[in-house]
Amino acid sequence: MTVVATAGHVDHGKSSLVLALTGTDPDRFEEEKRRGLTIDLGFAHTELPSGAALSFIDVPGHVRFLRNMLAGVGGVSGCVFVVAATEGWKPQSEEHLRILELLGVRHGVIALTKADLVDDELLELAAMDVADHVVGTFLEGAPMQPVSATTGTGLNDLRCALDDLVAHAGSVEDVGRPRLWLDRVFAAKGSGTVGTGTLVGGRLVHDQQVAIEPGSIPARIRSIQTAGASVEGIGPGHRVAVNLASVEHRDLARGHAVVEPDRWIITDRVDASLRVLDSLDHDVSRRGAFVAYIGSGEYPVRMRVLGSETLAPGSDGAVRLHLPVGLPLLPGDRYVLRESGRDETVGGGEVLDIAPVLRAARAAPDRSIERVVRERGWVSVDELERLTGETVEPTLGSWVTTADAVADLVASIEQRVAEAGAAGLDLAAFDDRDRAVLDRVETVVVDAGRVRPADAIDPFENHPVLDELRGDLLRPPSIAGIDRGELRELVRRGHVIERDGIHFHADAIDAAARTAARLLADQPAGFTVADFRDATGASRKYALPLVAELDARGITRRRDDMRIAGPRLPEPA
Ligand SMILES: Nc1nc2c(ncn2[C@@H]2O[C@H](COP(=O)(O)OP(=O)(O)O)[C@@H](O)[C@H]2O)c(=O)[nH]1
Ligand SMILES: [Mg+2]
Repeated sequence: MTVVATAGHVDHGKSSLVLALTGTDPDRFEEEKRRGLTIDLGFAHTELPSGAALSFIDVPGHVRFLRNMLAGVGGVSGCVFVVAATEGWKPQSEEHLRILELLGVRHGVIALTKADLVDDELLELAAMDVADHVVGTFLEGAPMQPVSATTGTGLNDLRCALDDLVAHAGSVEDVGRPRLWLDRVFAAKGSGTVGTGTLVGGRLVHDQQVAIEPGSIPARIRSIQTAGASVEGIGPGHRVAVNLASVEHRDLARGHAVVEPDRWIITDRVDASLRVLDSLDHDVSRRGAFVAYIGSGEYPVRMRVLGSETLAPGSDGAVRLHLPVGLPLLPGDRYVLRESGRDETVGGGEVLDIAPVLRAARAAPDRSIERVVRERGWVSVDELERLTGETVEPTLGSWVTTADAVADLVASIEQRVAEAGAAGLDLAAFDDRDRAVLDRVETVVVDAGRVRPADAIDPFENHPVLDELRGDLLRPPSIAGIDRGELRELVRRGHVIERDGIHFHADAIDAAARTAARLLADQPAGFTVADFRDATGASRKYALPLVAELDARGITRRRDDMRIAGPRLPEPA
């Protein structure tokens, strides 16, 4: 399915054309029918000559209902741009075209409507008028088809032009991140809350758990419909109605988004590009009451121009927008900016940064992932995906980082370890990031759980008592003769382990841990001190303190008279 929106001045025949093409009157409301005026969005679908499915979002042309037009045109693949041959180009023709440009719509066909009411000469003039106005826009060179909704003239040719549009527009990209900006919410009799929208970014499936933003309201998709039929799942680029369980329709509104939980950064502050319309007759500064149209919603925003004070008509710049609520946004999302005081469209652009880290005075946003990483130094792969929508290979561990940030961290670790001296630092004091770079720090070594300067000569490393203790690891000889101060230092440096008055070589604990692992592999329910004694050949005098040491290190845990696996138990060899 391809979704297109109508666009064009009020009364130029948009709704009549949709009715003529689809057989469905898009003016849904009694008031619309009575006044002959589209107020809110209308929806209809049809099958084109090729068999392709096409959905229409019919928008109001009247300037008073521009917000409804804006709610409908996000996520569409193209437009049917309607100009009445009787009237030619009008103010809302212009404004709708600007808005479609700002929203990044790239495909369109032009329908010259009410062709039955004009002679050939007038028709030709109208065609030339329209062609002039679309120069330099995505509609330049677009097919232009005279039609009459009344007599049916040109409708078949228009259908063929729409087939070409569908072929050129291709399918909407599936990036595995579904987002359904709701443009309608209602309570359906007997089935509860229903929201509709144009699905972008990825698939939604029946029974899926979702979150509704803003508010992160949890809900479940009870059923999905597209083009009037129930489906199990639906990909991007379709008109979709979801029936949502466990949420009240009163809690939802146009502008809300249905997304997968925890996959998005919900942000109320973004940096964005801003193209100022050249039709504007004044500069744009932070002064003014601005309204931003993002997704299917409309939000009063505070705005600050980045890099300069003002932006002139026709210029491109960047702004920081402060939203009143948090939305699930990504770089590349389009928005339109209007000033409510003057009731005029100022311009629009795309979101560049959904979580700016630099102060506005220093921010220079763009779409590059490299900038996002550089400004943060370190970003986890998961966070970077939420920030940019892109999956990036980690540089180190689970981190994406820069050469500079790695160099800084290496230098800081070198300094910390150097300051600690020969005894070094406990590895436990190093966080995830530190550990990821440790093997790049050439001047330190990790040894027996300590991070020490590589060149530090440890005067205790070759202490003769260590040779004695190593002689029989699990039944160490008594070392009563040693100087107390030296022994204390050997213990402090981790070379000797003291437990219950017995001194062991540090390697004895590793040997004991391996024995425990082996025992537990054979008898997962646990082992007794006696089991351990038999396995090591050490008497109870040694077995007890060794097992106590294993308990203290979390290698084993005591349960009654048994030792069971602790969190730090090594794999059995
Ligand atoms: N004669 C003639 N009248 C048309 C045609 N298309 C629309 N109209 C009339 O123009 C008026 C406005 O049409 P509508 O579809 O509501 O315009 P919209 O505001 O652009 O949706 C209605 O009275 C229609 O009957 C057409 O092709 N030929
Ligand atoms: Mg209409």
